[in-house]
Amino acid sequence: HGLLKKRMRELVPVKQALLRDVRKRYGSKEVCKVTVDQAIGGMRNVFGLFYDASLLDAKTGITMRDYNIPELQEYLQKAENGHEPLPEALFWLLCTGDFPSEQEFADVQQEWKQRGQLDSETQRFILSLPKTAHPMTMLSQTLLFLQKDSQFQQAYDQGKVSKPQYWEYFYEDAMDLLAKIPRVSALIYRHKYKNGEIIQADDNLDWAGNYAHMLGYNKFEVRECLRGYLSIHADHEGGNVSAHTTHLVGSALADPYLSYSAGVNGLAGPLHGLANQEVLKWLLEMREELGDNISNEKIQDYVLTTIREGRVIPGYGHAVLRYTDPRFIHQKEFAARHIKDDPLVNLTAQCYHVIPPVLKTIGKIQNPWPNVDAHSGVLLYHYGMREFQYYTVVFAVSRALGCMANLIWSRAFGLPIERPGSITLRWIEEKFGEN
Ligand code: FAM
Repeated sequence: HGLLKKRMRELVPVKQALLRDVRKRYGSKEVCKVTVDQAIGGMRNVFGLFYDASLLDAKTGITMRDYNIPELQEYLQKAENGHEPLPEALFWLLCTGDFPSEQEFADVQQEWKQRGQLDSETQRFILSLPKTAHPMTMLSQTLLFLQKDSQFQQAYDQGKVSKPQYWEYFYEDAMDLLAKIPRVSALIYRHKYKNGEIIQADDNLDWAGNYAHMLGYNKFEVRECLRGYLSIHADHEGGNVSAHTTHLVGSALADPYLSYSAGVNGLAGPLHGLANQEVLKWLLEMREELGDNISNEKIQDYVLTTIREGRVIPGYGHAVLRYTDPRFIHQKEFAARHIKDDPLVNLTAQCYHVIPPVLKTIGKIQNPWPNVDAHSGVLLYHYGMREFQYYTVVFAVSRALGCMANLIWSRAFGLPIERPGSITLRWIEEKFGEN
């Protein structure tokens, strides 16, 4: 087995003991109260979920194993002459809490190259999918097609696996899924948008760089863009729709393929991952209507019209964040480093200046600031990926890193099936109404 599984075998008993100790010492401590309004309103600020690899602070944003985006960029391995963190190194950190050595990093990279090959029936399956289907639907379907290879499900069916080994089989499936998801996603892109012209993997490239290559974007800058993109979208604590869905489905011992196919379906929602597609649509429609060199006032009017029509401003707001998303800042800095004078990048910067003050005037909106989706699409668009329906698939390739790391650990911690209670209108009236 590779170095990562070896390291995990050392860590699992240590962290299991730590969890037992924490549970014994603090198990009866109250984390938060839950009001009727929170139960009805989507459980905002209800901290009822244990999810260890990352934590989201409303003001400062995401930390993955306690490191924020700038620290990840500084400490994780990068490509030669590169500035962006490499996802192989990030996955090691998400699984172990440590930064990998050069050898450990190379070992993960090697293992994903060995596990990444798609068999011909999988390729045929993807190329048989209707070209009218949304690429996120194709990804979810292909993850279910790959479920035939689940080592956990096979072992469980044969009664060969007991609870202490669950994590080992989840680990195998997770590593296979991560190794394959860029190739699956690139083939979906080539099938839907480039007449199925397949570009073979180049095993001299890293995981993210190879994804850019297989998509047909082989410039150094695009590889760098995807390395950064695939790192910053990897995890966003446990309560967001894609992470929570994957976690919940996995808690029933549905294997990583079944669990992440479910998570991808959640990510495909316009209020979640699909927002990066919606941002591009919205910006292009705005430019279509208002031309170039749009004045701030015209953007303000356009925002208010969108809201008056009962639509949301995609890329702005957040269920937890109450300040600019550091993932947005990361992409803004990437653009400043690599992109000179792109009209959509400039429009995005102008929107960042104009939109929050407008949203602040709308009392119901809790967070007027941009989130990760406000910038991600314009980078891909700049590099020639014009098919913005595909952007959420890129998000899904990245989110698999966090979801897989947390699935492995949820099984290693022996977490039970997740089963919160629910209340009815009648229950509320009977419990709180005048007795
Ligand atoms: N534009 C217009 N209205 C907005 C808004 C926005 N950007 N953000 C929030 N609101 C509205 C929201 O629809 C709700 O209105 P109603 O009560 O009439 O339904 C009200 O303000 C209160 O919502 P909130 O508490 O501020 O936000 P929520 O926690 O309910 O929802 C988001 C959070 C992200 C779903 C919401 O901000 C939104 O719809 N943003 C636009 C879509 C988007 O960018 N999603 C991507 C989020 C990103 F982090 C991701 O997951 N990839």
